[in-house]
Parts: sequence; C-alpha cells; structure tokens
Amino acid sequence: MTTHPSDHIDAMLHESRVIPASDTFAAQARVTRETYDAMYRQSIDDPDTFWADVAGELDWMAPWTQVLDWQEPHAKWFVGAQTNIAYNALDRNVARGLGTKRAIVWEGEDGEVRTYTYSELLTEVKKAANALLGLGVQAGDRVTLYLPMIPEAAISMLACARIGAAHSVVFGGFSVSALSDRINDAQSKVLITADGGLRRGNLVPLKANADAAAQNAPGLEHIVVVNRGGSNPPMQAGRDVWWHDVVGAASDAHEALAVDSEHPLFILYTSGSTGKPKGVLHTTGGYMVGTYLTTRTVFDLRDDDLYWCTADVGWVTGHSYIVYGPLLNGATVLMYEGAPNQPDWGRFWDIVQKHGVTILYTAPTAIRAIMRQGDEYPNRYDLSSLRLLGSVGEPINPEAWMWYYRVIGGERCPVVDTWWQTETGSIMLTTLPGAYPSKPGSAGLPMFGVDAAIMTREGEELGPDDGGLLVIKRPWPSMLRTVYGDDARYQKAYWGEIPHVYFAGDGARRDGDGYYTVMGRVDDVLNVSGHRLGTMEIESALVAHPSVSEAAVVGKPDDVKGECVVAFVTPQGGQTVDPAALRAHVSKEIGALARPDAIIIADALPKTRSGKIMRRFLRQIAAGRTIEGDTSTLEDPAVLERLAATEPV
Ligand code: 6R9
Repeated sequence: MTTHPSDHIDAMLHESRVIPASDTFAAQARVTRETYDAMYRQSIDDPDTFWADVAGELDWMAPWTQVLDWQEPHAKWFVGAQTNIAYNALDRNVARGLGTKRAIVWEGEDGEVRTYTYSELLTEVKKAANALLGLGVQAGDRVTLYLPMIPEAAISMLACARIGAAHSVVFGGFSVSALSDRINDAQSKVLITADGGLRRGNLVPLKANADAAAQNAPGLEHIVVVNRGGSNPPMQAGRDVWWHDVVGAASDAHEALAVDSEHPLFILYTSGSTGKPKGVLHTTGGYMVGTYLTTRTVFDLRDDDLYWCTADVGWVTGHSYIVYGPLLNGATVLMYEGAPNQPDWGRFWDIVQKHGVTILYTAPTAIRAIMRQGDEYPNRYDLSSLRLLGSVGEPINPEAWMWYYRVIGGERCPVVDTWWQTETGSIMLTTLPGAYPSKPGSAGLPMFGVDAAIMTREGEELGPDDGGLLVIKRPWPSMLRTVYGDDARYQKAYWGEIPHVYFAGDGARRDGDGYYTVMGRVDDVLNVSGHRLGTMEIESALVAHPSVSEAAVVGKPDDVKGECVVAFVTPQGGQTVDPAALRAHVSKEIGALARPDAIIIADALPKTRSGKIMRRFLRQIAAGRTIEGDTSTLEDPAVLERLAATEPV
C-alpha cells in the first residue's frame, strides 16, 4: 500500500487561510466554542454519561443496562435497550406537535413538487410497512431497494425499519449484475424499485434492470414497483406488484416494532481493496443516536430550516443526512430527483430560490462542475435564504471551497467540510459552525466521542504536521458492526491493519490546532466524483471481457471528478481491444460510474520478478508525470517507457 496524494492535495498542504464564522452566525450558533470544548471533553472523559444523555432525548421502549459493551473489535451500544428508529423519526415528532410540519418537500426533475407533512409521512410509512408484512417480509429479513430519488425511497427505508427488516439500498446507477450480486449477498426476498427515474430528461429503466437481475437472483419472491414514469413496464404475474396497489390498499394502522438496540437497521455495500464490495452493517440504537446528534450540531439545525442534501439515497450520505438524521430532528428536508444541469446549470440555485433553502449539503465534485460554468448561473438567483453550507465525499480543494463560500454563500454562510465514511455512519471530523473557524481544505476537528489520531502503519502515533494514516482509537455509537456475512473481513479490514485501532483507509495529517486534513485513500480504492470504487472491482470486470488478458486500474487527478479511472489492459492473444466495447462492458458489469476515462492498451504491464503489478508507476504514467522510484525490481523496466509513449484511447 502506498500513499498517492494528487496535485490539488499538494496545494491544500500549503493552504493557510483561516475563515471564522460571521459575527451574526457565531452570536446565535447552537454550539459555541465553550460548549464544543466542554461537550468534547466529556464525550472523551466520561463517554457513558455523554451518550446516555444524548440517547435520553429520544424514545426507547426498554432502557439499556449498559451504554457500551466493547469486546474488541465488536461493540454493542445501549445494551438491552429496545427502540425503533422510524418511530423516533415520525411518531415521536407527531407526538411532540410537529404533525402539520413539512417533513419532505420533493421536487422531480420535471418540476413536479410533492410535500409530506410528518403526519402524512407517518401514514404512508405505516401503509408501506403493512404492505411489506403482507408480502411476507418479517423482522430480521433484508429488503433490497433500487429506487430513484423519490419520496417512496425514504418511505420504503422507514417502512423496513418500522417492521425490523434491514434495508439494502442499491444506487440506481448500478448495473444489473451489481444489483443481482447485492440481492443475493443479502438474500433478499423482496425488491422495491420503480418503472424508472428521471435523469437528464430520460427515464432510467430501473424495472427492466430489476427484471434482468431477478434472472440471477433465485431467492427473490416479489418486486414492488413504484409508478414514477408512467412507462407501463411488463409485470410478471405472481411476482410483481404495483406499489400503488399494495400500499394503496394497506391499512394505515401499524405500531412500530420495538427492536433491540443492536438489531440490524441496514446494509450498504461499499468498495474495498479487494474485488467484492463489502456489505457494511449498521444497527439501530447507536446509529440513531449518532445521526441525531451530528445533524443537529453540525448543521446548526433550527425549527424553521429548509435543509437540502443533494446526495442520492443510494449512498450513506443519503441514509444519514437525507433520511434518518434530519427526520429524527423534526427537520424539513428537501429532496431533488434529478441532475444538477437539467434544464441547465442553474437548477440547484433555482431550487434554493424557489423553496427558500437555508442549509445546503453537497459534494466537491458538484461544486467544481458548477464552478466551471462560471458565476453567471448562481448570480441569476436570489440565494439569500442560505445560511450554512456543507461539503462531503472527498477532499475539497481550497479553490472550490472559496468559490462555494463567496459565490454561493455570499461570505455570510459558514462552510462545514465533513469527513466520514459508509462505515462510520455519521460525521466524524468537521469544524462546528460558529464554534471554530474553518480552514479551507481541512475537515477540521473531531466530533463528539471521536478519538482520532494519525499513526504509522506500525501503530506509532504521530505528532502535528506529520502525514500518516487516519485512525480512530475507540468505538463510537454509529460505527459499523460487521461486514454482512463476513465478520473475518470486518476484523481484518478495519481492526487488523493496525492493532487496536479502527483503520479508516485514508491518509491525513493534523496541524498544531488539532485540525485534520484528509488527503485521500491509501488503499486500492478510488474516489470518483465522491463515489468509492475499488480498482480490483474494475479490473475483474475488465478481465472478464474476452478481448482482455490482464488489466490494472489506477486513479488520475481530475479537475472536476477529483479522480478519474485509467485502465491499462493487455489484449488476449490475437485479439484487438475495442475501447468502446470495453467501456460498455464495464458499465454493464458495475455501472456507468466505473467506466474508464482513459484506456491504455499495451503488450505488457510493469511487474516485479514475482509477478506483482507495480501500480505506483502506472499512476505516474497515467498522470503524465516523470517516472520516479526504484525500477530495478521490475522484470522488464523498458515496459514503462513503452507505456508512457502510448496514447490513451
Ligand atoms: C460520507 C462518504 C468515504 C471516503 C473516505 C474519504 C472520502 C469523504 C471526505 C473525504 C476528505 C472529506 N471522504 N468525505 N475525504 N474530506 N470531507 O463519502 O462515505 O462513500 O463511504 O466514502 O470518502 O476517502 O474514506 P463513503
């Protein structure tokens, strides 16, 4: 494993600006510097009291006997307690008088707007829960969701949680085989999908993909289909049912099931450094407490906020910061279905102006893509409703940070850069707005209960300004509990790399003020537009193509995507590699997000005498850099020159 900081990271290391929140913001901030310092101290010195107090703000059907039971590397939080996260997100908020408050404001790509109050959302979730029970789903089962960004996605997740079934959301951009792999790994009997979802004016054919995936998912009994696009897909009698039929006919009486605090809540697949995606498992109580607290404090949430997170529910950000965290806090959440450039690059700002969005949480790749189009789009709109901006998914380069702060936030809105992962469940590093100033490019300070450090691979803790590996030294409530069906992999990947600490897989450094700057992955995981992709996953897709003999995939710094995919392939004896066919093949195997941006076709790859491909050199070639490092271990160093001289296709 080697660190490969990209060029913009280099710029980040030389960034020294410090931007405090405006006086107006700081004066009313939910968490002041004193509050943060005191809360953080308590969360580290007396975590049981700290977490019991936070958990005590939510409803439990049976109390815990112990806050944390830590048998490294397995944690149980709120031991023996019972609760239900959907109950806390809906029934509890209706009971405290928020029934008529808007829970979800949804805007379709075509401009259609639908809203659900907390009472209406509760009714829909109860009906969906009854519909799932009617299809034979039981507590402890897994239900796969393959849905566009429509309210039914949130309703389905909450309905699963309400009956104690774990959801496994598969991003709508994933391919047929990625979908069937995930259905099979989770052994889901029920899949919820839609006829399609709107993306750049086209209907993405989700039901057709679901039908094809079902061919390879023998355990699947039912497909529930939401009619989003009116496209009338074929329905297989006995297997397929319409959402509007089964949910429409279901009773709206349902009592949320009290489940154990450690009852599985969801599985979410994410790329790791081996070929097969990991099914990250989150459980109920700790995840609930973690997302509840971080949403309220990081976003400085107020009763009258209109909160918009532009992520897709297919990723963890959509789980924690579109659905669970905001709804647990009784917030009004805006949900948008489509692309940021439909009909043009002003769409985000049109939505902000039209609905009066106050908090915007988006990804650096979106900021950079919009920034490229110039200031004219945002300048056409009134963005004065905004009061806080957030960033997530990858390192944000200072240039994009400053543009976001100036042009979108009018130098009035603090920017919170939030570092976390599918595995961490909730935000781990950020500067709380109003408590501490921001440093563009640096995620900032640890959140409550997060005992972070920078270490060497040998487990030696490093001091200020030394680059190393980001680790967390003790469990936190919303931490993953295992890799579904593969606890050995959980133990090895997260707690086995460096003894007794959680290994995040990111390189980082901490400055003298305690701010963490995360530099990117140190394993074979790429971050393309904020999406995690394993190089091995893409390589196995490539070598599965008949024309390819060997493949090696590396990332290359990209101005908009952060990183893009470069594939080096050698042809199978006597075959020619057709780049278009190869790209289509990768789309089919994984999804369009994994398509190589550049393909370099070569007669050989740089290998050591023992046959190991030296990706370090391939990264240098992909980036057009001069080759540095010891090439003497290579079987044939001349391969490097030939590769460097080959035009990518
Ligand atoms: C929430 C999410 C996790 C990986 C993580 C890191 C990168 C996320 C970041 C960031 C720098 C930030 N990452 N946020 N790097 N600064 N603010 O994105 O989860 O999809 O699992 O990705 O994303 O490399 O390890 P996930």
